[in-house]
Amino acid sequence: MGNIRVIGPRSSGKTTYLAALAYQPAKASRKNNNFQIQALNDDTRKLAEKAEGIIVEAASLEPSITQVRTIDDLAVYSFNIEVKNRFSKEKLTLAVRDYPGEIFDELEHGSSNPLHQEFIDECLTKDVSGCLILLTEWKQGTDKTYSRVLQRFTELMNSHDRANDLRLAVAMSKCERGELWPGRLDPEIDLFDVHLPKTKSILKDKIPAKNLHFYAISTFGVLGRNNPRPNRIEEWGTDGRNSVLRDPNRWQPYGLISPLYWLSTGKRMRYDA
Ligand SMILES: Nc1nc2c(ncn2[C@@H]2O[C@H](COP(=O)(O)OP(=O)(O)O)[C@@H](O)[C@H]2O)c(=O)[nH]1
Ligand SMILES: [Mg+2]
Repeated sequence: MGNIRVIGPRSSGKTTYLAALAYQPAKASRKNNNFQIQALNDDTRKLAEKAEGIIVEAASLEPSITQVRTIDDLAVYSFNIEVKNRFSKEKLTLAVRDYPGEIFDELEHGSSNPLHQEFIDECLTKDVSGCLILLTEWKQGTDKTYSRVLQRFTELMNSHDRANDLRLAVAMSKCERGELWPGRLDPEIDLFDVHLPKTKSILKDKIPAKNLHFYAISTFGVLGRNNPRPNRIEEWGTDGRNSVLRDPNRWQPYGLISPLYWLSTGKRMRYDA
């Protein structure tokens, strides 16, 4: 029931996204009553404890690839998510593994790292219902790189006999960025056609339409419904640019749940949840 993998290049926001999910219970009393999230295991509870640091202070939780020898060294975060609307209540159980982005980047050329093979096998076994793929850049050359990586991924889906029954939710992350925010409402047309056309057409070509959906996600969100200024501050640290939440009291992430809901049920829900 709803094993989901989250993959994407380095710094696409995977860990922050999972931290935000883990942190939701602490915030549950506020605003969003449409869904409730419950952490199910120790890894997830630990992540929840560190989440505030990750989101507000850019604390790092990144396992460096050298410390990770086998897939079992990577935490599995598991959640119960209850999604409510006026007529129904649905429960999803998610088990999500947070992979280091290097693995995604190496897909293009393959790699001698044994983790690589384990990763592929684990993403493509029958008990995985779908993958959330976070993409984040569109500077020159990125579309080409992403499209090659995903082309390779679809070939691997084929060879693992998953070409027709693995859902892919392909999301542009950090979509509170000014150029992206207006495109969040129709991400397939306004984000992927515009910024990552090649990537999109390769996926359209290889994946059955019912198993492919495009999303926009922002873990940080914007300052308010009528205030599209990003709720984030950019900081330059020793390891490049980092972003942190600007006003925790107005934290309203965008699109965290709807891709998960679709990945595990095949049904669509409101985009912005
Ligand atoms: N602007 C923006 N930055 C984000 C968002 N989510 C994560 N980040 C930043 O992106 C950087 C990489 O995030 P991280 O979660 O470590 O990426 P990972 O390598 O995919 O796990 C960090 O500086 C985060 O603060 C978001 O929704 N918006
Ligand atoms: Mg990470």
